[in-house]
Amino acid sequence: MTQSVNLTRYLVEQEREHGIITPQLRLLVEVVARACKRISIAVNKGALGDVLGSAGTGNVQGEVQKKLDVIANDVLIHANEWGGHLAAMASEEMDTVFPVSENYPRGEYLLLFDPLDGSSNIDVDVTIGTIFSVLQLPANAGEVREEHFLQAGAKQVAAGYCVYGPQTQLVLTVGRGVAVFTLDREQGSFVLTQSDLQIPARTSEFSVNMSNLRHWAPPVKRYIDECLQGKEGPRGRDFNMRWVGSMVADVHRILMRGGVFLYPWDKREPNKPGKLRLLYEANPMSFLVEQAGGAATNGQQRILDIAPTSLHERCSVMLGSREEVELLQRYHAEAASQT
Ligand code: P6P
Repeated sequence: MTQSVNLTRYLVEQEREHGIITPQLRLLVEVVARACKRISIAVNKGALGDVLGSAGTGNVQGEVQKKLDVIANDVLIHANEWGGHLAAMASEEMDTVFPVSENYPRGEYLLLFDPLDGSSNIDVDVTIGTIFSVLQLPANAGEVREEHFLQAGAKQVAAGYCVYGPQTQLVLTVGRGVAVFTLDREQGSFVLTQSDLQIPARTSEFSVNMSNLRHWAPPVKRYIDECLQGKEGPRGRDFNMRWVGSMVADVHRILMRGGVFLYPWDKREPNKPGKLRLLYEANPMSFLVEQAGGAATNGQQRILDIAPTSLHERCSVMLGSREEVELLQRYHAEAASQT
């Protein structure tokens, strides 16, 4: 019987055979994966575990926190603060960065995460997930400050998410393709079930919240309108639409079968570039999508090239099948050349 490859063996291979990760980074990913297993158990308890509903608190985003948001954040903080592999953490749920305890040798990595993305779906049992991104602490950084996290997404050394759906799956890149691990609950380990994921360049499925249509900029309206025209229109084929309202669920579907995800700028909040956060949502997802052969843009530039200016900054996101993202980029460039 061929022995299944679990996360540990996969990471050891990336470290020893390919030399692209360090023992510290291997430990970091293992610790995050273990924390995601804990979160999966809490998520699966649902109404039986007093984990549903509001926590009665708010976060830095001005959002009401769900109990599971707080639980997931606490699990990730406590799992990582004594690992010895991290210098500091940043979370969607926390105002500022969280240096790990100074009583312990400081690691060289920075961990950023959205502990539980898609919270509005928790109480109605729809797929949610944990998103994480890993950066290196700049050399000679001294005391860790927020500015050390403000690195372009292209600087990430690892990124991934854990999707809590019909299965619990960990999707990971350490810069050498995308691997998918499925949680074997009997063994309690993540087993490699897909490696070197590739997003089909062509798709006929878009993923966007259509109720925002009247608020979008012209290039996005043009793109979606042409999709809706189907085979009678310039695209020459019919399109399907999917919108879960949970970025992890929508991006996971796109990684597994193709598609294009859009959460673009809209005029409801003209001074904000978009709803989704750059550092711990758009960047990790864009790293994964590019590693799987897709593309990710904010309309003006590659998302991974955006130079962050603040920890919780947002951005416009269009990512997935390369042909569709390139068409969206072309429409944005044509609109810009007409202004
Ligand atoms: P809307 C979840 O709150 C989230 O941040 C993403 O996971 C998701 O893609 C998006 O917001 C959904 O936003 O406006 O459709 O509810």
